[in-house]
Amino acid sequence: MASLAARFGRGAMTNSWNDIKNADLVFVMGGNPAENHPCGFKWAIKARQERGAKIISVDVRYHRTAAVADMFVQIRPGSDIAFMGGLINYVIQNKKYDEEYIKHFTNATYIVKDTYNFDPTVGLFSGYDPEKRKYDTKLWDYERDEKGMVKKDMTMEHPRCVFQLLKQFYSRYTPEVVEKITGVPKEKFLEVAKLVAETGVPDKSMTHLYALGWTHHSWGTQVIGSMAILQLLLGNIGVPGGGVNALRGHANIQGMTDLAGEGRFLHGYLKPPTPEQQTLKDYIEANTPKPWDEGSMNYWSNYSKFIVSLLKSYFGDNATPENDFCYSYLPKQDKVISWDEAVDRMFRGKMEGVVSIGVNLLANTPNAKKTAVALSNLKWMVVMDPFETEMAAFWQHVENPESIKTEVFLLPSAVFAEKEGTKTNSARTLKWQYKAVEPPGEAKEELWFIGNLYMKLKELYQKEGGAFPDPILKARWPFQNPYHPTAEEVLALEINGVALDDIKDDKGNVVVKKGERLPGFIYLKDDGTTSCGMWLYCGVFPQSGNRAKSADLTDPSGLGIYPNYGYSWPANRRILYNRASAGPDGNPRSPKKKLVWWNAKEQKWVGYDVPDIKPDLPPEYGPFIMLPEGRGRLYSQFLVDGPFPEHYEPYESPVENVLHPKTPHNPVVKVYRSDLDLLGTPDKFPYAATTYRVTEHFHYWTKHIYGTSVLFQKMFVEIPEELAKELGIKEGEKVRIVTARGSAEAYALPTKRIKPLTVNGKKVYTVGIPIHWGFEGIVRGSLANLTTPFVWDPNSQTPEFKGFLCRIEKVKT
Ligand SMILES: Nc1nc2c(c(=O)[nH]1)N[C@H]1C(S)=C(S)[C@@H](COP(=O)(O)OP(=O)(O)OC[C@H]3O[C@@H](n4cnc5c(=O)[nH]c(N)nc54)[C@H](O)[C@@H]3O)O[C@H]1N2
Ligand SMILES: Nc1nc2c(c(=O)[nH]1)N[C@H]1C(S)=C(S)[C@@H](COP(=O)(O)OP(=O)(O)OC[C@H]3O[C@@H](n4cnc5c(=O)[nH]c(N)nc54)[C@H](O)[C@@H]3O)O[C@H]1N2
Ligand SMILES: [Mo]
Repeated sequence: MASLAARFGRGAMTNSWNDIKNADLVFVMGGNPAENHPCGFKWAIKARQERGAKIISVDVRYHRTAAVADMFVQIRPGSDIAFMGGLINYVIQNKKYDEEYIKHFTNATYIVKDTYNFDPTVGLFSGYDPEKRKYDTKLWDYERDEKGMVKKDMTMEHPRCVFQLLKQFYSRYTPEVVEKITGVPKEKFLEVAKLVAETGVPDKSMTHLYALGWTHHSWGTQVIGSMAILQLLLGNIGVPGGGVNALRGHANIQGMTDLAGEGRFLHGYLKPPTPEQQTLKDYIEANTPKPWDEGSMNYWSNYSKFIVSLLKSYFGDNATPENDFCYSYLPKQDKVISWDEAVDRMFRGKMEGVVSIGVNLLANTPNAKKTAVALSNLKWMVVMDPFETEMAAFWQHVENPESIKTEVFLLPSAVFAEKEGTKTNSARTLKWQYKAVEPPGEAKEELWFIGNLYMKLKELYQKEGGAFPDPILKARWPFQNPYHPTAEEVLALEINGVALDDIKDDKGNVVVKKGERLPGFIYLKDDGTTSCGMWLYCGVFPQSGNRAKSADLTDPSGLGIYPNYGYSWPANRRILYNRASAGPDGNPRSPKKKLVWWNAKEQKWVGYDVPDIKPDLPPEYGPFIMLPEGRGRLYSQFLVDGPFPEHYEPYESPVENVLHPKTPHNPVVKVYRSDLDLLGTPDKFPYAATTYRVTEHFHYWTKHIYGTSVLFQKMFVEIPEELAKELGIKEGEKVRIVTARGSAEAYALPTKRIKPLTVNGKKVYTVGIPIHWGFEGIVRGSLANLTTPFVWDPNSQTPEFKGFLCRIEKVKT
């Protein structure tokens, strides 16, 4: 998500599931949607059936997506940026980019300061501090005038304009270099490049679908950014059938990120305060950007309205202008406690307790041995889950369990069919889910546990006091039964929000009456007269009713917009940045891809979708309204590891980095001290390894259920046939996958689906490890994460699950 926010301004699927049917080319790289998103993948098949779209799958192995693709390309794990760099270079060298689009809608014309540079022989950008292993990203800023506006060259010929820097940067990624790094023969690469480049015209669009095959790398944010660059060059963002589409994982993972499920954000992607920001004014100033371009709508200029409405939602009547709306109650963080940081702190004995709701940390985190030690250093742990998971039962499976002092509380949670509420899908659409059955036995929905926990804490603070009782005692808790809030109450009263006074327009007319639910975030105020727990969801539950419950199947435009099916954030918009489907003059760029346009007579934006721009703002304004530039970023100064994506090898790699052997992997990769000794080299661990899912299981919990367990009972490992032969391993034999962290036992599955590749003259084998088994449930096997490295992407804090080293040993029986 970090990567799309850095390039486009918002971190979410740009288009929608249904919109995939409008594509001329479906490019799948970094995911296996036929197996992991089978319901959504039908739209790709529809695109082919209805409009003759082609489907390309680029993956490290052949699977069910590859089986239905028009073209399958096998690459080496962890070589994706080289492939993408090759595509960018091809599009630029062959002038297949959409010139009008990049001139007006991207930062191609912006001039970068001469303190930015990149040394291709060493593989480092300017500003690298080898001691701290950090870049000084300030050196990568644009040139600006006295008012802070960026200097531009509309001819795009200035040697330091973004377009020229981009062209020069990727000129190294020739088809020959792509072949050397990825193992994809040059001819095959060029076949793909040709198809991709054909979509660089307004009449055509390519959609890109990805998931973990791209995020699970030490440069995951950058590889997604490379696709953002390619799609901007081709003019494929903001148009039907285009976009960079993150096919998200769990049914409600989008909702989780939207609603502060990650330490990096408060609700609605607002920033957590830092220790320097002592007052609300400091905080708002630090987070409210000024525009960098005359044509920038700069939507984040509304920041103060979102945070004040959020504080009103947190603290109700207790939040007043006089007390800074209780801003002082918010914790100030000097460091974000991300997943990696949390586990490492537990490992070092720096964390007292953990509350886990629907997470199996022992199964899902790299280097399970480290996680087991981390959990055994806790004093207490609460696991809210329908099953006894590996995490809850970890202590039964370590040496000397009697020495472990961690007290574990297992709270039996209801599952999806046993409760109601919304889910937000990858396409940002909130949909209501109804309850089918009562939870069995003592199982309860989370809102019951949380309501009771809150009321008990409040009682204890009231009785006994404590270091800082105010945030608990003064929280707003507007529910009929405070011990058991309902999901609909939370959505209506907290998340959507209400008018606390009459809301008036510029002319003084009342547009929302006091006490009514808000119809949308444009009504939010920073004076304390509105309360809203998540600005992006404001409008889902207006006075007229719960729009997440709407299931109207009409689609007037035929584009798959379905405006009254659920509610899509922001403002029920289905395709983000859709203003870019019209040209700089506001007219549709192509009759075939017509979406929204400027009605000159009425002086406003109109169209099939909700226009992604203020309706009366003239066409001079750029489509990327969440960025201070108003333009999409081919060059982004906000990522910690460089403004352009560069090929680095995974931390553990079977080959040297042919571009710059001195800087083989991401120079700012996140690795903790205690893990440095646990990293393997190809002399001991010669094979490239990767991990993935099988469609028959959902992670670690379907093994508790008979019906799904029988489909895949045993942990297996996919080994190229040639390698199996070399090692004398037969199908069904038990083998050990050994890495520098530890080993996992599995049954060998020699396969034709993964071929050996020739990488820079060297034969490289890829071994594939599925992730589902563990020591709990009906079917059991090794945890795949006993093998994976504790190595993290420094932008998104995501582990490198998809590119490491292993060897294979036979298990003597
Ligand atoms: N049935 C089922 N569906 C699921 C899930 C499940 O457990 N079961 N999990 C859900 C969740 S939470 C998520 S996040 C999504 C994940 O969805 P996907 O990302 O599709 O999941 P994976 O199978 O982990 O990995 C996708 C593909 O990446 C490939 N791959 C591995 N390494 C590389 C590499 O270096 N480069 C490239 N290009 N490809 C590589 C793998 O071969 C695999 O085919 O699925 C969701 N859907
Ligand atoms: N090596 C490797 N590791 C990986 C991955 C990989 O590709 N390779 N993928 C990673 C990814 S993308 C993900 S998302 C994680 C998945 O890791 P997890 O999310 O931890 O795995 P799950 O088993 O899907 O879900 C965790 C628990 O949620 C419980 N649960 C289900 N429904 C409910 C509910 O309604 N309420 C509550 N309270 N609990 C519920 C389940 O019983 C389960 O025990 O794994 C990560 N780990
Ligand atoms: Mo996931």
